[in-house]
Amino acid sequence: MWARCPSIRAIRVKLADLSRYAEAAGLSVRGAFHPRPEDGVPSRDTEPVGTLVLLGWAGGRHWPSFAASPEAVDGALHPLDRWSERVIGAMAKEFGAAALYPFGGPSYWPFQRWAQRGDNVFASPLGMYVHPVHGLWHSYRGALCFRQRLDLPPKEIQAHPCESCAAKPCLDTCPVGAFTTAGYDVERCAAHVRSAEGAACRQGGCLARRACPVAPGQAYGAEEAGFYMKAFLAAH
Ligand code: B12
Ligand code: SF4
Ligand code: SF4
Repeated sequence: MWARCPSIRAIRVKLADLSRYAEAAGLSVRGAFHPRPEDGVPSRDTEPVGTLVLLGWAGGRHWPSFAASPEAVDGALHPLDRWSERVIGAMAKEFGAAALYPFGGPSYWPFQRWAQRGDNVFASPLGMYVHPVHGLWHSYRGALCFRQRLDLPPKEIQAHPCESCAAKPCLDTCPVGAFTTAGYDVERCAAHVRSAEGAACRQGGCLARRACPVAPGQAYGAEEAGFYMKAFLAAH
């Protein structure tokens, strides 16, 4: 389950240093927290993890780092997951952390639950988590686990964006009604996206997601949206 544990060096890690390294590598620090037993963070070599730092993307600005990478063009399977393992694996080694990833299951580490602890995100009617600044346009690429309890700033309290969204256009935009209050009908979605009528979803990304009024300026470009849809269809 653990990515290979690097040797532990006695370094004093600061969140600001992690953030600088991450940005230069094409990632952002997407939150951090001191795990409690109920968070489901696995212990590291039998010792509890003192701090979990989430890494990911927000908006479309990180896409070019991946698009220019060897993984994006080598034609092998799971290019973004392999890019994440390489970049986050190197970061883990640099800072004496161990890495966990959101992919590679089943089973999966509960990244969305962790995001609720460390980031300002809220469950949306779509299942995806909505961020007050990035809307639905964000994702997690991995997490760094430190034995130490790093100094963390207090978590900002922000309002749940869906509570002030009376119209909830995300729930009635999907042409085949794949998102309902009962959940997400994956098969119905995939069948439509694959069909001739599904060209808009295939090329521009999920229409329900695009209908959300939060942070429209951060919506993914056509190349990034198309890449995710291709990966989604390959898995279904
Ligand atoms: C399995 C999975 C799927 C499955 C099933 C989703 C489902 N119905 O649960 C499929 C393949 C369908 C899927 C699709 C998508 N997924 Co997905 N998925 C996952 C994965 C790998 C595991 C989820 C899980 O079982 N976790 C284990 C449980 C125990 O963890 P948890 O945090 O407590 O569980 C939460 C989720 O299950 C969530 N949830 C419940 N229903 C749904 C429905 C949807 C659509 C989503 C996204 C989440 C969700 O609520 C739970 C409670 O917090 C996660 C990564 C991860 N490790 O979490 C990504 C993840 C949830 N997916 C993500 C995304 C963005 C998507 C897509 C929207 C787009 C994409 N991948 O490009 C698509 C939707 C398809 C579309 N047409 O647009 C993101 C969500 C980011 C965010 N903003 O919240 C995650 C976190 C991956 C990431 N790297 O960031 N996904
Ligand atoms: S459209 Fe409204 S309800 Fe749906 S995710 Fe966006 S803010 Fe939340
Ligand atoms: S991708 Fe298209 S079919 Fe699937 S849920 Fe989104 S709008 Fe509906």
